[in-house]
Amino acid sequence: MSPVIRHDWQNHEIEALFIQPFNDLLFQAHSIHRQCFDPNAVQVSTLLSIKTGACPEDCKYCSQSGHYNTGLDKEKLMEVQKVLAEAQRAHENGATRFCMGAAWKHPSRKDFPYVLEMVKGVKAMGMETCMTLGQLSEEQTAALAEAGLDYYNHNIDTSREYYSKIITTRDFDERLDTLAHVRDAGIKVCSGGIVGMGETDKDRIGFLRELANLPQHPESVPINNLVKIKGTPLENVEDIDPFDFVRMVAVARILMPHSHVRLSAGREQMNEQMQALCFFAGANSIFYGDRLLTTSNPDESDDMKLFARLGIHPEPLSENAGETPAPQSSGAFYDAAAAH
Ligand code: SAM
Ligand code: DTB
Ligand code: SF4
Repeated sequence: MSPVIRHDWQNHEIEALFIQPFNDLLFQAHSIHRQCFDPNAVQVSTLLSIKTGACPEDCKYCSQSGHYNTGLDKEKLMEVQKVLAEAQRAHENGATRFCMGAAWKHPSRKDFPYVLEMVKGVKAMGMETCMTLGQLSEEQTAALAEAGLDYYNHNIDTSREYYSKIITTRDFDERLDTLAHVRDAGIKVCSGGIVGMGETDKDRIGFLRELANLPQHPESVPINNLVKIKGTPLENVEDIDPFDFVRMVAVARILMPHSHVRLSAGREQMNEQMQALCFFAGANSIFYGDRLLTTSNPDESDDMKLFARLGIHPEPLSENAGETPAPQSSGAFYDAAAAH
């Protein structure tokens, strides 16, 4: 049985999902998860910051915004060869997707050719490629597609209503425009957001409704738990109730049955039980590697051990990725899973 795919969700329907008893919600989400995915497979992506800090945008959560003093050293765009060396390391460790992030409002003419080289180089290693570079024009999305980019990450972050409380240097519709360019160019869409930024339940509902009612669901939906950064306006915001975080994952799974829901930033602040609950609720992707962009993530070996204890295996690379298939029976993850 296949779940019905909808793009016309109403707030009150999403609210009804959220306010169910926790067990009812998790049962519903997990049932849908099983209809669409191998419930014991989790996709693994490794992140790299290819250009760090001094960003002109004022996202209140971000260590890289030039508007706040977070003590971060700013860096120029990394050299292509250095990026490829990091990608090779991630590939050898078992990652199937390499996500490269830049602290830009949008890529400049000067930097863009190097970005294209990075996509081609990573792709040639047999990994899926993902980039997050800020706003893109139609020409830039076309060039990225031509270079072989598989995914573009561009988060809507929160509800339309709360967006202007978090970011004032761009608006919500500009985010949607870039997502439309990405979709039109034939690149897969990765779009999600952050919870734990002081948003209301209504904002969480509105945020997921926007994603679910896009003309096509994003293939990848990162749900980040705010990593509180000293020096940003959100450094002292109250934590989200952990069960509400799990509810977010579950509702995302129900609304977007075929999307990969990524348990993204904030895993280091979660215990293993909480991560296991998120996997049960429908999360089936993680960032793998001890670094996110500027903050830390669980050690690879801890993730391997957790996967082995839960009987989870890394999701094999999809067939439409690079020319060389990724190793499916070697790499640290596979050894750990086999040892289990
Ligand atoms: N500059 C580009 C942009 O904003 O589109 C790409 C990089 S940006 C760091 C990518 C995403 O990371 C943001 O949209 C946000 O959802 C997430 N993010 C950034 N800082 C975070 C934090 N402190 N905690 C959780 N998620 C964060
Ligand atoms: C996403 O949704 N989360 C990632 C990725 N897309 C680019 C970024 C998380 C950043 C966490 C804070 C940091 O390391 O700076
Ligand atoms: Fe810049 Fe992206 Fe950070 Fe916003 S989230 S300040 S756009 S790097």
